[in-house]
Amino acid sequence: MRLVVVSNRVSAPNREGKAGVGGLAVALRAALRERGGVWFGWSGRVSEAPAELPHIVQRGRVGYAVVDITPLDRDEYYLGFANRALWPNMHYRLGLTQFSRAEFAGYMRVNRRFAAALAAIIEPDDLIWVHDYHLIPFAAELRRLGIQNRIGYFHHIPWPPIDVFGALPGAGDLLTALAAYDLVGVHTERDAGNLARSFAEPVGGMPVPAAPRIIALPIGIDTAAFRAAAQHADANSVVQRMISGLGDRPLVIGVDRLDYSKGIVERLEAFERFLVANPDRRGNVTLLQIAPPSRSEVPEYEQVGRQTDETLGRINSSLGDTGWMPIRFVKRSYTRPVLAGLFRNAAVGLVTPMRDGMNLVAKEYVAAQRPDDPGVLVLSRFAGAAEQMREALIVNPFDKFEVAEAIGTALAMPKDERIARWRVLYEGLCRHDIGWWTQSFLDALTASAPLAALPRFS
Ligand code: GDG
Repeated sequence: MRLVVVSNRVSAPNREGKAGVGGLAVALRAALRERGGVWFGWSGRVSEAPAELPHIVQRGRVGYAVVDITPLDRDEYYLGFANRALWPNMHYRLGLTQFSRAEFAGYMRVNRRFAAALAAIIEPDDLIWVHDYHLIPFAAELRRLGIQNRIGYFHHIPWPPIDVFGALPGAGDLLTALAAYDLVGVHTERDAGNLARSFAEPVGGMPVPAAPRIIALPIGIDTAAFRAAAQHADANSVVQRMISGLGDRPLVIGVDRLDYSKGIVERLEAFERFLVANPDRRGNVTLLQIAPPSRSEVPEYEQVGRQTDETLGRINSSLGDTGWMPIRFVKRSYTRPVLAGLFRNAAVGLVTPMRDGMNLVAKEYVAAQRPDDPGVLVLSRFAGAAEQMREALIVNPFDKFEVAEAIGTALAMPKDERIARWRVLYEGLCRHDIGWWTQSFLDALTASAPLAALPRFS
């Protein structure tokens, strides 16, 4: 069976063979590299009159099939409903949720258009695997067009409890749409439970269809490849320069897209608390925060950018010294090998999102460590990864005192305890890597029962 992967953005390699970065892109590329297939989605370009049929480029065993969208589509579907309503709601941030009927209509419209474009190139035996919150209505739209293939969906972000999800206008329509999938995957048991319960009671007075099959399947990373990259990174000149610039000071590292869900401002404040509570540590520890800008046209992201700048300036100017800055903050991205090398040289990995579907950085940090002298992972209990990675130091990111204490505990942890914790975490990452995740989802999808009834919309 041919695998057809569908995601909002398609990350096709450019002429030099280099492709986009980011967790989902890396994961999907790995899945397709092994099996071959088609990757369909938005090209990332906007044009006034996009072609209806996808533009296809073949690279080895993978065909990249992309479509453009209009500027209005981008505003309503991508910058609007997906990232100003769905994203905050699903990260439990009701106060940040901005709903507009026009944007919701735009979201549904783009899904319909995408479905029509894919329907033109689909073959009867194709196995269709749709990814993430931009595309919840995609299968329902394919079904309207008479497509009867197996269609699976993976939801990469959290699924909140019904009291939160039910507050989202359009929630009932989204559940109806979701029921058109043969299988729906989420990262954690908690999300699977929340999702199943969403189908158990009426939302906004609207009857909800029967739930689709739901599985909790935590995404993994390409553990062996990331570890190898970290091993080779010792020779990388960018890594060498950055590490030698720190002197002998232990490094605490954070790497996140600049997103309010990642808890970057709260993390800076926790580090400040740590320095205030431990004056002897001042001058001899550095927090390096890498935060590539993300969705910067969305106002709530602009705001988190301003908040981080203010907090950073305040902490560095009040606690820093002529020869030492407590926090180095860089708003840009680095290559994966450089990240791997920085992780390897960091005594503490600080992964403290306020809410996160999984969080691949936590896994990459562990994979990059030296087995005989590993660093310590400090992990938010609200990251999906905390369900698996119990040997990390688990913290509540809303409590900066607790995070500050965990930083101290991590920096002082004896080597044998660090090794013992790391081993268990690393073995888990080897067992449940990206290959395991892909295979498990596709096995479950091919084993699932065919769809019984077509979904109806209100
Ligand atoms: C969503 C969910 C879920 C970051 N900075 C740079 C860079 N990155 C890479 C990391 C990692 C990826 O981006 C981020 O993945 P995360 O999982 O941490 O977070 P989201 O982007 O929010 O991903 C999340 C994921 O989907 C997969 O299901 O785990 O919960 O929110 O791989 O290393 N990569 C490079 N330079 C950077 O500066 N090259």
